[in-house]
Amino acid sequence: KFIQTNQVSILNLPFSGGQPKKGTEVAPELIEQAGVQEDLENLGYSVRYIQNPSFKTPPKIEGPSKDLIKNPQYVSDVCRQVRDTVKKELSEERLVVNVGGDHSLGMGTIEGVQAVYDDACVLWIDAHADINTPESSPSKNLHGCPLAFSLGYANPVPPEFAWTKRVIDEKRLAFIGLRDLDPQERAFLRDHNIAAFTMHHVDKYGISKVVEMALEHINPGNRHPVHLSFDVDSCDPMVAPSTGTRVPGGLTFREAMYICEATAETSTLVAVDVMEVNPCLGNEEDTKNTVNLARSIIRTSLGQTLL
Ligand code: HAR
Ligand code: MN
Ligand code: MN
Ligand code: MN
Repeated sequence: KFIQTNQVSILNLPFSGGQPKKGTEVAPELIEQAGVQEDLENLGYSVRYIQNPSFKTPPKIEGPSKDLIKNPQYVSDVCRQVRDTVKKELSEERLVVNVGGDHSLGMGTIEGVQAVYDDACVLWIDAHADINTPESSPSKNLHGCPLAFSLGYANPVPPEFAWTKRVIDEKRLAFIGLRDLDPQERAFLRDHNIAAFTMHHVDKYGISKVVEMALEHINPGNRHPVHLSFDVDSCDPMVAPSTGTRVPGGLTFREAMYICEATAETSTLVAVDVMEVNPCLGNEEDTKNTVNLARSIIRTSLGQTLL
């Protein structure tokens, strides 16, 4: 264990500026209302909720940056605040749960974790690799770019993101759930030998073997802290319907839970992100199911078991 603690800080990050669909900014309060605090208290944790209402302020109309990426200043400002809050909470020897919000927030959560645990590894659960540079991004939406900043691939880095640094090494990063990659993203994964487990690998080896291989690759001997960054679109649209970029053929509910259970079993988790829930997409039942998935990801990665 890297922190012997029952203290958890939950950061509500109501933010949708990294992509064009309104709605991810209301996810944190719905996930909170679903009963996350009680779930964690039942597991023996003491919970500190941190609200960030100012993130909801819609961006002032910004001219596009040089690479035409959308909302660069707004995303940058929010992610920098996220970095600082994650860093502060972790330095007080607390576990951190980041509830998004869209996945551009990942550049902030990663920098915050790495500021305190410089050798932490990142397990990125997603249909997408989120490793586009502003230049390579086909959509120019920053939620497709956070890992490019954390790996230092954006060269030159747009001025708004000058504060980002290469804080993780490729050997400390693994993906599970991939099934929608852009050409330049494939090239990055291949050229840098990044452990990328697609849905093909989940079908071929089964989820338990895939998680074992991913963790063994980034964290041999469980000697490093783990940051789990969970994009709910890694799950099948039947499991996570209320999300902005649904891709068929995703993880089942149990496969998602297995990833959380296996990570929890290693006792190395220091931070978990739950991102891309968009309660404004789909019907009421869809929203309920997706919010409950997020709630389950949080309590399961923090140690809830079935028995
Ligand atoms: N790769 C695509 C892009 O860069 C889509 C990725 C963004 N979607 C997400 N991120 N939900 O995981 O635009
Ligand atoms: Mn993502
Ligand atoms: Mn580092
Ligand atoms: Mn995704």
